[in-house]
Amino acid sequence: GASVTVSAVSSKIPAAANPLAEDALKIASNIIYHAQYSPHFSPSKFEPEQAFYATAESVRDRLVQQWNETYLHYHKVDPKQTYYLSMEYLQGRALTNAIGNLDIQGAYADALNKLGHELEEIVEQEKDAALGNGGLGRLASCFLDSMATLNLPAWGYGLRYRYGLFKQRITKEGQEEIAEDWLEKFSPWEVVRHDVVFPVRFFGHVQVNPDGSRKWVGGEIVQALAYDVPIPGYKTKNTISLRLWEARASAEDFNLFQFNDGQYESAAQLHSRAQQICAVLYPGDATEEGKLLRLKQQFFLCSASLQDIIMRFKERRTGKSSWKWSEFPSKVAVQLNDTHPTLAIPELMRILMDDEGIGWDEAWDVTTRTVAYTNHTVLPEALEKWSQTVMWKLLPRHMEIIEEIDKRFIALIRSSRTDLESKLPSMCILDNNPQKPVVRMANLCVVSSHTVNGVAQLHSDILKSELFADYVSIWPKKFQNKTNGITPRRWLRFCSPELSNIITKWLKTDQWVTNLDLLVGLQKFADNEDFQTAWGSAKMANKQRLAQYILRVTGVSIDPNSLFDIQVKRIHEYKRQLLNILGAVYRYKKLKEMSAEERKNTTPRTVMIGGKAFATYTNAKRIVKLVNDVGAVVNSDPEVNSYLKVVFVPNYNVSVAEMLIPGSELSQHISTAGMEASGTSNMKFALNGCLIIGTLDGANVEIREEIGEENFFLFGATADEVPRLRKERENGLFKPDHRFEEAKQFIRSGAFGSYDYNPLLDSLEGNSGYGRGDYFLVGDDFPSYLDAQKRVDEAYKDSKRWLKMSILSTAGSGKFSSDRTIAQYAKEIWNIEGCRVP
Ligand code: GL9
Repeated sequence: GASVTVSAVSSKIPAAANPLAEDALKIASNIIYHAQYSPHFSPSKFEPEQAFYATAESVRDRLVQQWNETYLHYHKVDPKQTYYLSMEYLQGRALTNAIGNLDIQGAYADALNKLGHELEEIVEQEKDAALGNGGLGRLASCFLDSMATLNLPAWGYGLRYRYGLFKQRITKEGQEEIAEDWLEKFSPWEVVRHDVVFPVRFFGHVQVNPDGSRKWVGGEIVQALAYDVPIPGYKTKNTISLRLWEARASAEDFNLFQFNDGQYESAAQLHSRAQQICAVLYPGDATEEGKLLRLKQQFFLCSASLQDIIMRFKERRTGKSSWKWSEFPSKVAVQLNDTHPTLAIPELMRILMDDEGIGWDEAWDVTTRTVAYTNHTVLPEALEKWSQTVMWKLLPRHMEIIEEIDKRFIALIRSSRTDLESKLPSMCILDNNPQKPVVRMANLCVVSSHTVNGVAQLHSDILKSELFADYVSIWPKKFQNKTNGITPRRWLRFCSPELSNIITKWLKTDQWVTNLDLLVGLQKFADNEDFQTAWGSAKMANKQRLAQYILRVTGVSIDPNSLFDIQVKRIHEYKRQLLNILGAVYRYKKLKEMSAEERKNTTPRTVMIGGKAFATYTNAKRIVKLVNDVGAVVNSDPEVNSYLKVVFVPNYNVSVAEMLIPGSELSQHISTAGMEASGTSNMKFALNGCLIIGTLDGANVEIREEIGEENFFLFGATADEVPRLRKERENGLFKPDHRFEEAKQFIRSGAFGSYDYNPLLDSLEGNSGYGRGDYFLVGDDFPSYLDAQKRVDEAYKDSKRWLKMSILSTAGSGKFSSDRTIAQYAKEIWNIEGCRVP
């Protein structure tokens, strides 16, 4: 019979009271409605926590309406659609973003006032959704915001981890990790789709049918259940989906007989095994543990997402007299966020061949025209390699397909590119080293994708000249650059309303929020006194807010008149937080040696460092402890603590970033050149009028180009000098600067407590026990780093000059909008266009 739809039945009954009213009183009544009739707490309480959940549900009503409209519109128009596959999304909080994008913050603030609450306090109740580790995950979230804002038919797919990134607590011992329960109560944003469930198989074997066709059978089946999160665009109806999969066992998997027999654990064995799949976010920085579980997670994401994509493709073809699989790539683009979802390639091949019955050549053509791959790092330890043994066990049919892809690739080279034959051992997909045979996922991606891109110009150049150099001559047009970007909504409009208002006032338009290039119009006000004054007081207000926050979370009181110098990012040796802290230690030592008079001529500084260290990364944890130990001594030293403070900002996450970045004046992006693929916080700081001290690495290169070299504090070796410097280190030719020796020696002497920092500092010596002494060249760059810091101190003394540089930083940041990045992906990789909901 004809199917019953919501729109068909709802048109037959009179509309209920409008839950989407825009006046404050009606909104307040909707919030109260949710507090009363969508109860999650004992009746009568309406404290900030209850008010948050009721407010979020009221906002969700609005989102659901335009979300459904978006889905139905795409369904009707049937445009080509992009599916972004990512193991990580660092969404942060959603409330401010949602009411901001809906352009209804004023009415919600008024409504909450009527209910006795302040919007600012209510939004603080929300827990961050931290389903990612760092830049890669946050990039995925910025991309979703831009896709929605640009009205692009695009969806994100990911996993609904029970526990996201850990919470960092700082104790005497250093960093302690605590499980962060973002779903402790519930998430008001997600909607479970009980009708969207797909089976995902693991293990089993390949069955060969009489006709020669092959089928993957047996093993165990886990159900993938969809949870959707709405992603509203800015001032547009388009609201797209982030679909997060949860793993479930089915009722049949529960052994009632065993349970009744008292064997509780084994009765629920399959249930608990399914639960493990989405239990935790995998720590991004490689470890040996849990390899199998991580592989299961990756396949779970790929298989569920592809089944869903194919189902939708077919659904939109029902009723059409005929269609062909060769049309698939003109309706579907799949973007792999790093190699983590590589298994989408053999899984799509398997579904097309074994389930849909099409031959290899056509399946390969469809797959390679559908899939594209983004590389996010050149660090060898982060290039995924899976054990062939484990893969054969978990995914036997996929391994057959990967072998065949590899075989055909090798045949292609042998038949048409004999000049590359000697390169085959490193180019092919399977590394058959008998000690440890592995599948090289990046090679599989390069061979099978129509496009491969890096995330900043320098990084993309390095991919072409080094990592993937051998493939470039085979497929010269396959390799592209897509310089990363950040969403100007979260990272300026909403996190710094003060600065935003000034920008809007002086540009006489708020169009910059969706056309960030308009910021260049601020250049002409860079010397304007009134503008500078307004700019300075907005920055000061943000600094004061930040100072209050720091006092609250660390107990350290910092002076808003000092230079706020911030480095926040994952703690990693290549990012060189050690260079920063050694610089601060050197500054402290010099301040101690000065007379009180001399000190008065220095520029007061507050050095803030924050970031999480991966739980088993020993040196990273030592760095966290060192920053805390230095802070304890410096901050309580009455002689110098009005000229220098050192603060470790605990538990750095998206929400903390939204507080820190607007209040920053100098930020450090000081990785060893060639190692940071892009960096994205550098863009957020520059956009907020914060000056950068940095190396020529990743997107720093392009930021400096855009905002002008005179507004960027550059230092350090360049990427092409790095190999030579490392050689010199190995050969004992490095002559350390006395200031470098002095700083290390000061720490070794016990000036910052009794903890043994020798092993950490030894890693900076030419003769390190790791066999790669000072691999990250901290010692080589230390002198030029200190010189650049001197230039910073001088520039800050001239507050007009500093304000001008700050304004020019913002004015030059237009390029780094993720709207620009996503528009380029849409045009140059996905071949999709906007599809605006009327
Ligand atoms: C990263 C790169 O290291 C960053 O330089 C880059 O800006 C982002 C986004 O492209 O991707 N790659 C990567 O593995 N991480 C990145 O931040 N790591 C984490 O996300 C932990």
